[in-house]
Amino acid sequence: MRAQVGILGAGPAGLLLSHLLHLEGIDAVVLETRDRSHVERRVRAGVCEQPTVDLLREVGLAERLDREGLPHHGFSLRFDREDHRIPLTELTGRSITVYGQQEVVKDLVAARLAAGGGVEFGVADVALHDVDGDRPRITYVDASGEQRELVCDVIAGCDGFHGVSRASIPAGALRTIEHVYPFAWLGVLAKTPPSHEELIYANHERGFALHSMRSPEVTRLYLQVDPAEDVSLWPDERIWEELDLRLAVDGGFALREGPIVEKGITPMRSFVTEPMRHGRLFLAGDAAHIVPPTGAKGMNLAVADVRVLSRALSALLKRGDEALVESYSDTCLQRVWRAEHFSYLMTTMLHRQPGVDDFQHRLQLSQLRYTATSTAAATSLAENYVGLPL
Ligand code: FAS
Ligand code: PHB
Repeated sequence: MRAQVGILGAGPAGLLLSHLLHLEGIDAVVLETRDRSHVERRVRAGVCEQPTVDLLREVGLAERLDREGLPHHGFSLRFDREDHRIPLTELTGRSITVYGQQEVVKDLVAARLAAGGGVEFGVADVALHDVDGDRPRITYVDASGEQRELVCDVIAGCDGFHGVSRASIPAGALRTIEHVYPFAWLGVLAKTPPSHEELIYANHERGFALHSMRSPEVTRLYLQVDPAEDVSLWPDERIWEELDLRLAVDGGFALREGPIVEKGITPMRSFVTEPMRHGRLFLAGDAAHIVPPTGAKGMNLAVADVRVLSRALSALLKRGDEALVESYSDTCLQRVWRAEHFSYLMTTMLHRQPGVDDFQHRLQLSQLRYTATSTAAATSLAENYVGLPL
């Protein structure tokens, strides 16, 4: 088989890249190891920053997002049993939209299939070949068990942190920079209306907690836990009790409990691959970088990467112009490192780092108070949170 672009991974990065290339008249095939229902059910990110929403609207993918998404104009920092609202739209003129990543993925899959786009689910034994040459190849076993080969002009590695793309680059050709945090997130999805109309990020002596949502009927909540925590030790009662303690605030706050339909533990790390390209293989999204989810940047960075990549591949494949592919990695890494810093700041400001001394703890509380009371500090946080212009 032949395609101009072979894309590994049917997550937000791979699917959106396939759609953007389709709009440029470039044929791409998406290869995905999991089946469609798994990919569409996987609960992950919840926040679309303004540039992501703008892009999805621009390319005709925001009809359901505009109907079902929840526009948010602020969020609360909760500490010392007090709420401090960060008025995002008042400070920046922009907002965020709460719309689950799985909904974005469903919309992308539907658009690709409706356009006759090649998305192959359930493939296996994916391997990349000749990525240094001008005819890179992907070999794989398709869902029916047939051995296949896809010859491409270019390969896009959108196969996430655990995919094969990054591992297909010779070790000496790239460097990875990693920072592992001494805690993880226990995330829960509960069939109960949100307890507040906006997100609440809480710094509590027992640890961080986050109140988010997916719809007027579904709440998404997170608790800071130890990285080695065993989720089986967290029955629903214990989760609600801990959330109640960490989200407590003077003046009353009624946490609406309900059946927990999903729970899981996500480790926290910052990770960046430099460069995000090797020969005709381009990395995008989690295949290239990971941010701690505190800043709600993971999926949004994946979107930003493929917006740059789609324009670069269009120039290369339609006009033979290599300038944008040459600058692809540097262009993306500027935004990546901005998001890494912002996510690090949000994470260290809000989580109780085990074993830190009183000095670090007092600095953290001072940073929270300054952010909550200074327009300049709140504006800096807000402009990063809603998404700097692409
Ligand atoms: P993805 O990981 O979404 O997609 C990669 C795809 O490639 C997957 O479908 C995978 O099955 C497939 N694949 C893997 N190996 C392959 C191979 N060899 N060949 C073909 N396909 C292959 N971000 C937030 O902003 N907020 C959050 O709350 C949040 N929570 C998260 C929770 C978890 C458990 C995880 C893992 C991530 C979370 N993230 C969150 C980050 C997440 O949203 C990512 O940033 C986002 O999924 C990135 O999208 P992709 O780069 O497309 O990678
Ligand atoms: C979510 O709703 O999943 C979510 C929201 C904000 C974050 C992280 C996750 O910072």
